[in-house]
Amino acid sequence: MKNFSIAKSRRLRGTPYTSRIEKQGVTAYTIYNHMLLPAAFGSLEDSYHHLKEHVQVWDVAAERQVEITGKDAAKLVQLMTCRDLSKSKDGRCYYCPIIDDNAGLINDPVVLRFNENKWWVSIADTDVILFAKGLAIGNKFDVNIIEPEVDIMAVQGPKSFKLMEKVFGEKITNLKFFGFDYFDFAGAKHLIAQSGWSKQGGYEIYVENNEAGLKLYDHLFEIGDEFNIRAGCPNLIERIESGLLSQGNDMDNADNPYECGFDKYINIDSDVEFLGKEKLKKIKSEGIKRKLMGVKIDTDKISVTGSMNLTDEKNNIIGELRSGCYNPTFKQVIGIAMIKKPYFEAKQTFKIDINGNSFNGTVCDLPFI
Ligand code: THG
Repeated sequence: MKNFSIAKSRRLRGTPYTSRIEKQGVTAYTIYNHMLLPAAFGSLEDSYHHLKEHVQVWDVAAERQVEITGKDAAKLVQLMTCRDLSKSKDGRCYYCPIIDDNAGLINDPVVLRFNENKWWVSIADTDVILFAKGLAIGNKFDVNIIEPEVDIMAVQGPKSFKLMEKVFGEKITNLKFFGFDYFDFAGAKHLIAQSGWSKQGGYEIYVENNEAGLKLYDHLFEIGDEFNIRAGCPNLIERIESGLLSQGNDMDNADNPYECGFDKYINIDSDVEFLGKEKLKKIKSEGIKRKLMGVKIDTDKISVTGSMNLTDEKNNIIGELRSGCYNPTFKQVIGIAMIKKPYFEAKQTFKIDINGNSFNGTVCDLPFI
């Protein structure tokens, strides 16, 4: 496969860390929220093993914040998500599917609640700010909606806990999963959450002051040798085996949250008001007609650049592969597929055509690990 370079421009924004990661060996970018998001630092497999053993610092500034403040802020955030936020607490993060009136997924952000009147919606790759503004205008809500200058740096991997304790002191060890608070470094305050797009553990630092953020970035690498620190990025192999879904890849606006296995983030029985609630009730009573599942394929290579059909022995299409890659732990290709009823059962077998060759595969539950 031939590789092409990315033509940078003002429209395709870099991040405060771009110059750092380009010195540290970034080899591929993807585009996310109109920004550069590093996709590889050399071998994906090598980075996968490193992430599961040591600690990495990721430039995930492309996970943009939609800041919603004002008297009706809580109302607007609730209108956008099927997760009941009526009992949400200040200083906590919530993974929240955002859906439209037809219950189609718009985004799957992490929502940060500062207080009733201030929220950040930490978005995946769709323009949530436009959706939020449209709803606010249509509903005459008293809110202010902006994209603040916040550039997330993630510290991920099992050694992230010791590294961060060394920088921020014992106080940071009290931070719970999906909790956030402010921590001092070199005279600057940083909002830090225990979260991140890997299941290896770690933190996300929501940098609001570029200069202080870069100072912290450099400091992590100055003292990180003993933890075998490296620059990294969300890893395709790790996120697939962990079942972390990717908006636009694994699901899009034609999918509803039940089909994506988001059941525990859907509250149709409480009395909060949100878009798509009636539709969700209907889907729940009728039952879903397809579901995101794991798949294992008996091959050691795949490049998923679009949906790929999965067929049964009679050539019926049973679903489509949406993400996938070779996994060195499973020693085969594993992936995430939207599987049609009645085929969405573990152990269902299928065939897939990859570059003119047919391979066998099996459906399984998510997550893989
Ligand atoms: N961090 C922040 N913003 C983000 C992401 C992130 N925005 C874009 C994208 N990632 C959104 N997608 C996800 C997907 C999964 C999780 C977070 C963001 C996640 N899920 C946990 C899980 O599945 O185990 C916990 C969810 C829960 O139960 O609360 O962390 O990574 N800032």
